[in-house]
Amino acid sequence: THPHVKSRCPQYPGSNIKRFPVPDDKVNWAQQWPQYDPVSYTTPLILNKPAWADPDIGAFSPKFNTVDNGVDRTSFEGSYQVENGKPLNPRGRTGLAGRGLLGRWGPNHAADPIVTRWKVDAKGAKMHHSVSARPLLQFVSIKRKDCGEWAIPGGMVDPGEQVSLTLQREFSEEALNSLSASPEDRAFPLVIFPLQVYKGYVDDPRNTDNAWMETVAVNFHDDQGISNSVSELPLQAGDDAGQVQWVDIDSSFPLYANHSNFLELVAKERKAHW
Ligand code: RP5
Ligand code: MG
Ligand code: MG
Repeated sequence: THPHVKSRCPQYPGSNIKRFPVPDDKVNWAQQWPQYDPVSYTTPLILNKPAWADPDIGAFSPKFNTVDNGVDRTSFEGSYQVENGKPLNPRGRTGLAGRGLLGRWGPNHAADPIVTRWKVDAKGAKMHHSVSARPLLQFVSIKRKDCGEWAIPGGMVDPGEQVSLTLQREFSEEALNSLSASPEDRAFPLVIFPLQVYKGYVDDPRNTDNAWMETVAVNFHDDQGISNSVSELPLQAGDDAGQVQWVDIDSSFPLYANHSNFLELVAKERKAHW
């Protein structure tokens, strides 16, 4: 695995905080580095103790590497270390201690629904990329309000929530604006067979030495003939999404965190252009 990159972005998102610069060869915790002295930062919002966030370590000592009180504190990356009561990022140093914008100490579990269809011309024929000659896939992408970057419409798994529900709920909230719909119109069932393409660490710019994002990325592909419903979804941005649209899947399209890696897996799996 490559060393995380966005998790070392110089400026911590939504703040004036600068990370301690960590060169590639010092990312791994196993590398001795006595000079390493990252500032500790947790946003005021989190310190205000909203229901979805952990309290500060000290008065609070959760059971790490296990499901504790309904909160999944296990990591897809295996057992992570805990030092002085604080969990250590399994991918190494980030240049920032504390939790930053993240609510949980250790893994913060999310789910990413990758809803795809084939790109077709006016006659409904599959379109192919001029260079790769492979058929073009499109996916439903949202523009995040927090940073303005295009992303998969993913979100956090609530305590005790099935990931299959998180996938549907977050897609409905961010790409179909279900929160503004009447309750009976709220549940949109993704009836297409799901294909899990990734589970593990996310190289998210909010990550710190003690808190990080992990996800389950699942592809819901409308392969025509199975269903027409996905291609005609009434897309409308909602919640933390400012815009939503179908975007051609292509390696050159810049995306939030390492979401491109997940799309690459979908493209390979579907033998589509990448
Ligand atoms: C990323 O943050 C995940 O891959 C997921 O897309 C997203 C979840 O966080 P929020 O969208 O709830 O901020 O790391
Ligand atoms: Mg959301
Ligand atoms: Mg989200």
